[in-house]
Amino acid sequence: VEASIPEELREAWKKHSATEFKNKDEFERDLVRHIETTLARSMYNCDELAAYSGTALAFRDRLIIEWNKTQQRQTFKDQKRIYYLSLEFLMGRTLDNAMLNVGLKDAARDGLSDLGFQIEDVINQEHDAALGNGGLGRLAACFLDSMATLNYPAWGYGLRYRYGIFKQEIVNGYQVEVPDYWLDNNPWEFPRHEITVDIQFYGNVKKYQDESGKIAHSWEDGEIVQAIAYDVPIPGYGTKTTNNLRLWSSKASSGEFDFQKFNAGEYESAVADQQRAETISAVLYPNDNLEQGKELRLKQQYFWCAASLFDIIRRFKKTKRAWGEFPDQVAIQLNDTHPALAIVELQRILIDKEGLEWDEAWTIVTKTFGYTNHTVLPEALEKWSVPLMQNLLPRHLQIIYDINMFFLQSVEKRFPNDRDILSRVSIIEESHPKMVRMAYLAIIGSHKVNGVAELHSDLLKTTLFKDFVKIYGPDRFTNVTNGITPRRWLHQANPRLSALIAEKLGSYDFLRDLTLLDKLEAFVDDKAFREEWAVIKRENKLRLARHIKATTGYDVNPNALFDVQVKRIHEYKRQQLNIFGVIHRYLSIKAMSAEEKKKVVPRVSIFGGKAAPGYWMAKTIIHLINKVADVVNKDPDVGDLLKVIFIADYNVSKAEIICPASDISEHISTAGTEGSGTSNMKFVLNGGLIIGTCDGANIEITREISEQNIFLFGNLAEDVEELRHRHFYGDFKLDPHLERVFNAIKDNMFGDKADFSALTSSIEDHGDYYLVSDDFNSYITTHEMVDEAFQNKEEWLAKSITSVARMGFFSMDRVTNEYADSIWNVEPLDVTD
Ligand code: GLS
Repeated sequence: VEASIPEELREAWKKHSATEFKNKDEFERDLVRHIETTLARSMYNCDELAAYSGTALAFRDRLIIEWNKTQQRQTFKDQKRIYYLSLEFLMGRTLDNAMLNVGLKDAARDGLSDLGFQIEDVINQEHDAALGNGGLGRLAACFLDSMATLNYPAWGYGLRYRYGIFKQEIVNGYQVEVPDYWLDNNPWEFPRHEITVDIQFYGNVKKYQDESGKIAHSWEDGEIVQAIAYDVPIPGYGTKTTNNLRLWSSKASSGEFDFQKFNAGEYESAVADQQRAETISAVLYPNDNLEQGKELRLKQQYFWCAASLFDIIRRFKKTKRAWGEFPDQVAIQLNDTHPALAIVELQRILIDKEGLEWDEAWTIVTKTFGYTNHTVLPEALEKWSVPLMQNLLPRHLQIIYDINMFFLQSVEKRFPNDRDILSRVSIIEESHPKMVRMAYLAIIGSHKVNGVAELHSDLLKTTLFKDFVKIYGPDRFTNVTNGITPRRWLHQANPRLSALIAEKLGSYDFLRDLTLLDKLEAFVDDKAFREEWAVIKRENKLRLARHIKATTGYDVNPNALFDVQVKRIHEYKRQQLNIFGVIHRYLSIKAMSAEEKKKVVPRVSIFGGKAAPGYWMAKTIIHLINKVADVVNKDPDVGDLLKVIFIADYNVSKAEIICPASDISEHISTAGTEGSGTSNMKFVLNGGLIIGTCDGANIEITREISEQNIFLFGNLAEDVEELRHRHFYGDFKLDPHLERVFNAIKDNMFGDKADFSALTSSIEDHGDYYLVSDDFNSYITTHEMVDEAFQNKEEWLAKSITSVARMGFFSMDRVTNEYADSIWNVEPLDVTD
């Protein structure tokens, strides 16, 4: 308040308030001004990168003006806000999205062209903001887009990693990781050096009696690291709302740089302290669906939770409300268990700092938090060792023990004759060392727990969290099936298809209400429309073919069936099933007569995805794909009938080229393992068909678009356990087609067989945990059906159009509204005035 301009002087201020460009001319004015002043360049010295930076700065001005107004509006209206806590925000590029969301891409295109630039080239200068691993991080980014578009007062909170997910290079067929330093030339963040929070680590806990004689605790000593806020504006589509993503960066606290050491000539040691602090936000852990229990990761989690909560509480306190109203003003969503410490931190602040009674505080805490689970894979479930936590966060560990004690007492009361249940649901696992089960903490500390697709949410209730359903009843558990933002994943990635749809439906309203797509079904039989649809797919395939040529050197035939699997490389996602299927196809073609070959439907099998650097088996799969590509692509017996492509460094901006270009894409995880999957939705929304297992959101996609329009195969989730059990007891026979594939590998057809023995023997000798052999026959016969269907162009087009028309359900806007209604109890803000 002290920093605000006195009332009587505000007219002068308002006269000069920053204004937004509204048309091409004004855009050019802002662009040239930024290039000449902010960038200190000139018309004699302006390359595409400078044109990008100037354009970004011109749009940034607009965003930040609306951002300021949005923050004022939200403060003034003082409604309940959503805080989305996520360690990952996989944003991708910003400029194109910003131009489309504010509705000025055409002005920018014309303006840039007046000054000698092509807008596509300018857009392509931007480096992806890749602060995430895969689906979980991208979901967070889609949330931000939808929450702004729907005018929810919402903040994202994350970490400002200096290094995002690594860049992937393929060298001699192997993945090589290269650091991704993305912060140079990033115009989209605003450092807020005035917004800092001191975060404590280590130290010890003192018990004392407060003035009223009550036993109280204080956390003392240890070390302090400073969190600095960086703000990223998030524009909604076709609305004034521009929300905030706040990312925290770590720094040694000002008192931390030890001048005594420095003066004593221990410069290096003084700098080392400084660097240790900065390490906290230095790098994103590159694991998807895997937790390794590293201390630095726990530090990241606490640093980010504590800074975010401090900020949220500071904002709440300004309203001068009573603590009991906190949950009416604040909804905090935990994106997986990574932020589960926020539960403990809020309880700590309320009891240790604000002097609330335990029960009163705990009621506030549980009403505030919601927890989203994204996976049932055991290796992804977070557990922290008790000694580690004792050392780093001693007071938090005490509070966790107290939370657990009160919880177990209540369980014991309810189930006095069930001793076992106590050890099963205890937050503390009685192992050596003892472990803190973060998912249990998250369930106990939240009022709602949700899974991300129907099957996934059902599995949570019937397996992983079964006991908690017994304890809390089924109402604490719910499902919200994931979605994607149609702004980025249709309008931005596939502008021509978006324009064609708009022409047919009479407007772009479907981008705000995706269910309007259902009106497309009326045109399925319209010949001319189908033809246009087909032309657009072909153009998109050509665009991808150019990318493939430029990055791999291979020519691919745009008339071939483009078969795509792009996602993180993981055994459960089964890229190995896909590449074995490709080898099977290759061997079959090699065995054909010239006559037989004429009947083959040409294919391009396209792969992309990163493997966690320490995940050996995933790296072996990448290696095999690249070796198969080397052999197949050069084999004159095969020619155009089969090409295998590995697209290196799959990321959001590449996904925008790839998704519109598929004929078919693969979502083939072992049933019951994929939480939801979201690229399945992106591909279908862009007119590609999919081949998939009955897993994750594939099931609901099938329900929406009908079984006629999807290629399903493989064992069902309910049969997986039984099959694994049988394998374990030796009841396993390698599928004969797969055996032929393995024999080819063992004949060194794709290089040294030893390179791949771990992969083949995990199936043949070690129980085939992911059921590759069990599903192989069903997989290859389904691919034969795909070939057959693809030959009937008209039928294929009808399937493609019908599917798109039925994808309305998968809009992130539907998802956001469901969370708002059933978890957050938050209303959108009225922005009409
Ligand atoms: C994930 C799941 O593996 C995906 O199936 C899901 O679509 C995504 C978003 O809910 O979350 N969980 C995870 O740890 N990484 C993911 O991508």
